[in-house]
Amino acid sequence: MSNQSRIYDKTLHSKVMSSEEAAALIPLGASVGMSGFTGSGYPKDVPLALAQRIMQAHQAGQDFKIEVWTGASTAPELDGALAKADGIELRLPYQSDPASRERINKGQMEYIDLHLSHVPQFVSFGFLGKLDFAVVEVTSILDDCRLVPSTSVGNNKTWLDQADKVILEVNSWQSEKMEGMHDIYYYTRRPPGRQPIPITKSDDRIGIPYLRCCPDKIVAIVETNAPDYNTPFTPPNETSWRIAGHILEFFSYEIKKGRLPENLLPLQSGVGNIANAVLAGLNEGPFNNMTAYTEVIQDGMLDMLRSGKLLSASATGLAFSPNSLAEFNQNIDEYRQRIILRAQGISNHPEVIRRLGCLAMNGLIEADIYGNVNSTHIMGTSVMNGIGGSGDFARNAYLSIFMTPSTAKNGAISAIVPMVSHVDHTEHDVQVLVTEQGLADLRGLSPKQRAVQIIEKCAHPDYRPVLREYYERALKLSPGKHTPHLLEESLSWHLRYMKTGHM
Ligand code: 0RQ
Repeated sequence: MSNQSRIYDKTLHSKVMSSEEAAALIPLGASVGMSGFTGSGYPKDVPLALAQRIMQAHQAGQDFKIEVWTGASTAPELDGALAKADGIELRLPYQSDPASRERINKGQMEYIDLHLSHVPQFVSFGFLGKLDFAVVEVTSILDDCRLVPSTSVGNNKTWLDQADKVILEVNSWQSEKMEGMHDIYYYTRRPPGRQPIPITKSDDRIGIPYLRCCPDKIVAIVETNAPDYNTPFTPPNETSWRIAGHILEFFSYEIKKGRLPENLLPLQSGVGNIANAVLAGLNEGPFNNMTAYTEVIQDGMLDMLRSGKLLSASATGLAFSPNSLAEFNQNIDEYRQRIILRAQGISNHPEVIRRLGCLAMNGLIEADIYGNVNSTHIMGTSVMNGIGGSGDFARNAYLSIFMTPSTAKNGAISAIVPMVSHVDHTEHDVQVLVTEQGLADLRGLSPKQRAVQIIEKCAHPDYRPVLREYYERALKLSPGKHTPHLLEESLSWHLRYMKTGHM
């Protein structure tokens, strides 16, 4: 054990061992619930040791794969290492690792993409089978086996409750001052015994600041000192500033119309550079005293907390660049009062999102002229990342906004297409669509009215005439006139791109 051990519960000292010894406890075929959410709070050493062991088994001609369940995406030391070792039979839910993505798209790894709020309840309902192991990073272990979570909570409560055996990584790189930032709610019951989740304001605390775990289940504790996967964001460019500008103008209009309060409603902001840029826009915009009920707190939101534009933020994980992380740690005493980290079953809970009236802002890969959104697939068959929490928020938000540059790959791809090649969010869950070209307010419009708005406001001028032409021909020739389509042509843009490299 290290001199500065963070294991304050002395009854657990006998369980400390090396990551190799801990990894050796995980058998072939095990389902393993790992901590981790967008590059934070994932176990750093046991997955690497496990990947090593799997590679050795493969070299000796033995088959060795496991199921990996997480909160969301993790990092090269977890997803990357296990995928490269060909050690993952099945992965769920959201991932964004290049090595995993490649294996999934080559058909070498099974991937189940789930709404993030579904994961904990599917596991406790028994829908996904038995969970054999939990491997969870914590900041420290206090008396009575109270676990101080680290930079994400994700599904950790569920893994610790449901797994037969538990391995803990105690990471002394994480600030001990994280203690008190988390809010873990222990009263979710299975139907028919469910009770309302008593969150009525985004910063309500309804649980306890610790994770609980039955000490008898803990089979290993590994002490680590390793950083989260903190990667820099691309600074906002002209396109993302323009997208942000349209959204700010729209919010101002909604306030004027009396449909939004002056300080808006709790913000949810998705992953990626565009989402981060919109937050940068909001930080410079006219709105004050904002709040956030979201999934991940990234740089843009930390900047808003620092500037005072944002009063508080509730999420399930932190995703900071190295600079923002340093600032966060420097002022952590203040941030602890204003940031709440919850389990993802609560941060993404449909009931709470609907009650609070979140303003959901998520990225997309492509949208069609009727407003169906594809957030996950490239050309219909290859997965990019996953749906993450976008569906939890889009369906239940006060306003569901989707945003994207109007083209991808230097203009070779139009983000607005006749028909999406995969649907994650149906037209019913998309109220506002925004590109750098403009904003289409789709509320109260029929499919044909939506098509006109989307083509005229959102499509790139290079693609607008061909979209108009498609829509007008569809209007004439489509047998049904409610959602007119030319079925033999509706996916021809994707086929053309795959043949020629241009839509
Ligand atoms: O590829 O990196 O190779 O250049 O997709 O695109 O424009 O940088 O956008 O970083 O905002 O991500 C939907 C993926 C957008 C993200 C998605 C290519 C493009 C680029 C990324 P390169 P951008 P962003 C709650 C919210 C689902 C989960 C979610 C996402 C890359 O927002 O994963 O919303 N969302 N969670 O070139 C081919 C197209 C393309 C395309 C873009 N039409 N065809 N390639 N790209 N459009 C939070 C969580 O759940 C954790």
